[in-house]
Amino acid sequence: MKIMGVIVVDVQGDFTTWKKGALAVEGTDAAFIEKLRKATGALKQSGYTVLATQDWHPADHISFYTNHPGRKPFDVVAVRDKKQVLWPPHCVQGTENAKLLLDETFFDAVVQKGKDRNYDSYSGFQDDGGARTEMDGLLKKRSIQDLIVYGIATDYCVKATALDAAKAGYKATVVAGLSRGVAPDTTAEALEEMKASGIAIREEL
Ligand code: VGL
Ligand code: ZN
Repeated sequence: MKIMGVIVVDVQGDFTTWKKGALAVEGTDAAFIEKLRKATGALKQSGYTVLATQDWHPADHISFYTNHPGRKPFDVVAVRDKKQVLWPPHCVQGTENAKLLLDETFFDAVVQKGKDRNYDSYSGFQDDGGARTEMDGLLKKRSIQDLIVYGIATDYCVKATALDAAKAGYKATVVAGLSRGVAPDTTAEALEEMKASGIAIREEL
């Protein structure tokens, strides 16, 4: 039997309308978070290893528009030849809205990412500079081969985490109904790109 794991991506106040987050993603009201809580609790109960990612930036992080004089939120600039969306400051280390919104007892481990001011990190596996997180080691240690991935945002961190999982050889399934995207067009594109990379997309668990 395959050993299954779950990665719950960036379910943090700053990404939710519920908590009036700095980078609130549409459709992330209290009812959506409750749905995630029920789903994640059920997976944990049935024996899955459940990991979380947590966006965890220093206040001077390169992805914040406030650290690029003259720029506005959602401007796109080149950073080391790569497109970087400039976000409102969000998930600043130690702030209330950087906290995970689901019960911490669900999680076997929490992987923090985006801690280096110089690199963004949509993926839970590695940052844009190629620095790896502990994610792959945590999964390997538990002999996990199959992964269920969901959370926020479908078109950024869920996508990047699922693509890296597939690249690393895990059999990944993204649950679209347990995920929300920043924008409809990029979310639709993200689902197509993930499918094209061999990731299964499911509406519900
Ligand atoms: C995310 C934008 C910036 C995400 C994180 O969790 O998808 N998006 N930082
Ligand atoms: Zn971020």
